[in-house]
Amino acid sequence: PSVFTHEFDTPAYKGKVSFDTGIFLNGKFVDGSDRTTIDVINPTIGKVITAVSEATPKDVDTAVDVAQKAFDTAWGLNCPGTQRSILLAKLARLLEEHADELAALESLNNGKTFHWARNADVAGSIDCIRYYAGWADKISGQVQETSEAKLTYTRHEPIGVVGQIIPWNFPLLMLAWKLGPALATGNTIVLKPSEFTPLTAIRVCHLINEAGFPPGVVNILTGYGNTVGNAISHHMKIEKIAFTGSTLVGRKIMEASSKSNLKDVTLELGGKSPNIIFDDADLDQAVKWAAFGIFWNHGQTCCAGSRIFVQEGIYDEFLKRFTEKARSIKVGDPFHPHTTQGPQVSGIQLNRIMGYIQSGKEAGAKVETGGERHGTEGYFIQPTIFTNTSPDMRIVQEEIFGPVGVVIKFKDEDDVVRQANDTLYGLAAAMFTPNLNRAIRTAHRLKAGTAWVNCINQFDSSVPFGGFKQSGIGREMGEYALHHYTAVKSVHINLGIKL
Ligand code: TXE
Repeated sequence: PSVFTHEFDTPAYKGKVSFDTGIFLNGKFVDGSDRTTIDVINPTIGKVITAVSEATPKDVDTAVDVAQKAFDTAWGLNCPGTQRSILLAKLARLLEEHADELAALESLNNGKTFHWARNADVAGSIDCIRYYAGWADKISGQVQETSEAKLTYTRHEPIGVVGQIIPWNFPLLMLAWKLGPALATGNTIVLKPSEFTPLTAIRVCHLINEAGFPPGVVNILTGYGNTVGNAISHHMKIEKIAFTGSTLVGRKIMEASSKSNLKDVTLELGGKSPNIIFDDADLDQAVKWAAFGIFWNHGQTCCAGSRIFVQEGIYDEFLKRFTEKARSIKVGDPFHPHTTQGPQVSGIQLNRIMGYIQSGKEAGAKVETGGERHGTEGYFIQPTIFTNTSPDMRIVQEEIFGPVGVVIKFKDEDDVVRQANDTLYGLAAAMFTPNLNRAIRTAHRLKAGTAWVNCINQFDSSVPFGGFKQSGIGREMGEYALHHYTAVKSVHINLGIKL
């Protein structure tokens, strides 16, 4: 496999990175079995950065074998939680030591601004791994008081080899969300990053070695979804799969599970999250948060507040200020300190989003601002706001996953709850009002896995995240995520029952 070398000479970061690429198998970087490669693109200029090894289904088999061996010898029940905790804490420290470099790599490969890559993606990843380091020696079952003739208890055993498939919108952060709970509970891992954004995952493999994880505990296979992802989801020796990505592929993962070995499935899928601005909201704050809700990470956020519901009394004023705010967003080079929005991740996403914008225009919605591609080089899109929509429009119902929001007027609480819940998704919801009775009432009535009050896009390693309805199954982060990575075994010991 090749060595990736890159000299960053940007206002945000200067420095040279150089590391082996390849498929990370049993602690080593190797070529895929077909020796083919995948081009990695810089979305800011639309040009190839490097090529990385392409894994194959055969490599998945090898990875599962080495992961099983590691589970049976050096990890799983053979490695005390205290030791797993020490290794995870070391990994967190190494991520911290390499924080700027990782942020630069993320910016280069994904197009997100260096500022956010450093302060959200990398910072969140460090925090997540450190949080799960804290859990690793606190995994325990219960003793059930059944009868004096019996001792009955449960064990929370690691599952074994788990499969994990992650997307390109938060490449490093999604890696951390997956690795943290799986490693804390003693599982070994076969993980596939997105074919669009493999660089930070590969770099982290070096840090995993440096931290001292036994070979085979983490295996990372850069490859495509329909080959490697498909092989992981159908694998007969993988007993659990965790997936983050599109609802379309989420369905395929469930189907693969049902057609193979009924592996346990957790899914974190798309969304069309409502953001509700009540007429008593602090308008200045609501405008800023609403812009953060939809435009942060260029709209490539599963919980983006993409349907902005505004109460009729403040609708005109909100729209005026919100449009001004959108126009003030600086679109450009993600390494430039003034840039607040970089490119979309890929040409495919650019075209998909432009297709949605086109569909909105054709359906008769009004473009308040934006609505066009920004420039001709790279995959930039103008921050876009639509009004005059109707509930059946695709831009109101479907996840656009770009910097495109719809602003919709509402009358009262009942009206907005009905409209907000009129979606197949249920990932998150936000609302703005100083009236906490109203906020709590509304938060409880919305069908969503997360409800934000007077804020949006907030995460914490200790707080579970996941979807209602077609936004997914299971929860990531917090103590809740641990349950998806352990199998509960009940043990009954006879202390005196005679037959
Ligand atoms: O996602 P995919 P895409 C949504 C968002 C976006 C749309 C399409 O709306 O516009 O999905 O993005 C792997 N078996 N989200 O097509 O394909 C793939 O290689 C197993 C929301 O890029 O779902 C990648 O690693 N795996 C989302 C991962 O699935 C397969 C984040 C996600 O890519 C596979 C991303 C298969 N058959 C997109 N096919 C979120 N929830 O945050 C692909 N993959």
